[in-house]
Amino acid sequence: MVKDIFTFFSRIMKGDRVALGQAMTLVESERYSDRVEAIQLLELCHQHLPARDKSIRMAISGAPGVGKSTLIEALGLKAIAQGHKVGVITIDPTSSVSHGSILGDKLRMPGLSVSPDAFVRSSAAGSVLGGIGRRSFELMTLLEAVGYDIILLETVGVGQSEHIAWQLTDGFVLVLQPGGGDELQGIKRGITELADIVIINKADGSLRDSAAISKSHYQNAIHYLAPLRNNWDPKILMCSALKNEGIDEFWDVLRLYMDTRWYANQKEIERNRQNHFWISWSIGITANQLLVNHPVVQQKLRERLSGNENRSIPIFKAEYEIEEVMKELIVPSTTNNI
Ligand SMILES: Nc1nc2c(ncn2[C@@H]2O[C@H](COP(=O)(O)OP(=O)(O)OP(=O)(O)O)[C@@H](O)[C@H]2O)c(=O)[nH]1
Ligand SMILES: [Mg+2]
Repeated sequence: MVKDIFTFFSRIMKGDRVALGQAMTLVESERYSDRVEAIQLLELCHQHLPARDKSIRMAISGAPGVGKSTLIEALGLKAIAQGHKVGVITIDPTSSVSHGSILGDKLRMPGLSVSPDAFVRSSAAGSVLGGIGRRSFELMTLLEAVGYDIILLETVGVGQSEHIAWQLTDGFVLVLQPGGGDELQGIKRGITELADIVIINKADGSLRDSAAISKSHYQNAIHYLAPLRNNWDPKILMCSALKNEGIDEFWDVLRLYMDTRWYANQKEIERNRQNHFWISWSIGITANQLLVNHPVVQQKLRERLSGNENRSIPIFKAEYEIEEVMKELIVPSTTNNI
């Protein structure tokens, strides 16, 4: 609970990192009283956004272990050296989704973790939905209000999360490692098509040659794809995040991307598109939580499943009955009209 939201907000705006961390916890909290305060806080942030409109939000996605965090560390430090402030939102590596390193992001991003010009936030497992944070969008707004202008959203490539990350950001970086086709990389069909920048990471040591082969493979593949964005053809780069090689080129491409994307009122259009996607996505999750977890629905579900071991009632009928229960909860006694 925050005593005075205005004092809290001004602490955050003055660069109080402890307060910023607390604000993020508040925003991610599911408690009703926290939610009310979080919305007040985000409203205040929103009022400060117009002055901060130079930011870019990039999704950094890829299969577990390809080197996303190491790459963010290298790119982030480069951006800071160029005078930017870098906000990173990532998924707690101990989460059940990423099965990531036990060492944690603080160790994966040692420079960014201690830099006064960076803020690294890991979403806890509980607030993670299939590789993306439930409140990542709000956290990006918070970071921008405070003045972070390069926002990097690390998402673990599992199922739908890349599509959601694509929708919530200004650009999509797909990180791959050398060798193997999409399936071997753990990349779902269609994900390569989303990429604005493809990074073949780990192009070092014995993997360097196969990185070059992977690069030309993806270069060819992407050649046949219709570009998803106006004025931008996807770029494919090779780098070694670990050895800090190819990071300057990555930065240059990112700068070019930013310059190309932010012409005229393109940013307005993009951010509106993100807002529209986000609100539908978010209310969908809420509706699911409220309705599916409703005690009456859960009770009916238990009844139907436990009373139906011999499958005397067809599963379709059971589903229909639960559907009717849900309709009745939303609009009592008008189920036949929906
Ligand atoms: N050889 C080599 N190893 C790398 C490179 N980048 C990252 N690694 C190693 O790959 C492993 C995973 O790196 P992370 O940066 O944690 O990968 P990640 O994609 O963020 O992993 P998750 O968050 O768990 O999905 C670590 O052991 C890194 O040291 C690279 O450029 N070259
Ligand atoms: Mg990581």
